Amino acid sequence: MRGMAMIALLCCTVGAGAQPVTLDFDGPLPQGWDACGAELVDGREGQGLLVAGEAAPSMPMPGFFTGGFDITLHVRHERSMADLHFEELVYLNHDTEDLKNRIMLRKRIGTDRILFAMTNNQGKTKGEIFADDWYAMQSGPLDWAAGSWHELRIVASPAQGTAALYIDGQMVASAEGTQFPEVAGTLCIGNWSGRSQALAVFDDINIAPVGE
Ligand SMILES: [Ca+2]
Repeated sequence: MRGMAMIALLCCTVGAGAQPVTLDFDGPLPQGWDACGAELVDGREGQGLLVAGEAAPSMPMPGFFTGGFDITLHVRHERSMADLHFEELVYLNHDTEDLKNRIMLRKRIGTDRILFAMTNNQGKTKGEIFADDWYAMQSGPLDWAAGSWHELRIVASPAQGTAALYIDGQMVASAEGTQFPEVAGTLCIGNWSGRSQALAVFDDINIAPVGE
């Protein structure tokens, strides 16, 4: 009985859904994790996750996501950003099955800039667009050297109506809006439903509720 009580307590804690989820690729991975072809390689510390080729790793987005989120991840490309100019690099993509409630963190083809965009659960295809502009949050040109590690962080607070993109600890873009994702779906890491790749090693991904 005591064991059962412990399990019930654990389930309750997980069910509350406010606990951050960390992926360091050195220990257990979250429930529902699907590596889908991604390989473990040398990471920032210990192992990291290489997403290239046909790899399309994904996991369920934690339920607290709809109350706001603070997601940090670390990436390393083998090639310089200048050399990747004509690649589309997808770092994170979140969608529900109806392709709404999207968040997207990616470098678009033909640019050296990283874009953070999101939608709500209304409207067509992409839903209503955050801050009425899908391109509201975009970094300046990046000149990352081959093999260098970088930190990407996206923060969204529905309570405050704000969102921001940080790169290597600096806020590079922010926007105000009211159209936040409303349903938790699938978080794809380094791919957009398998269509585009990050060509990167990922490590130390932290998915947390937004701070006060
Ligand atoms: Ca690691």
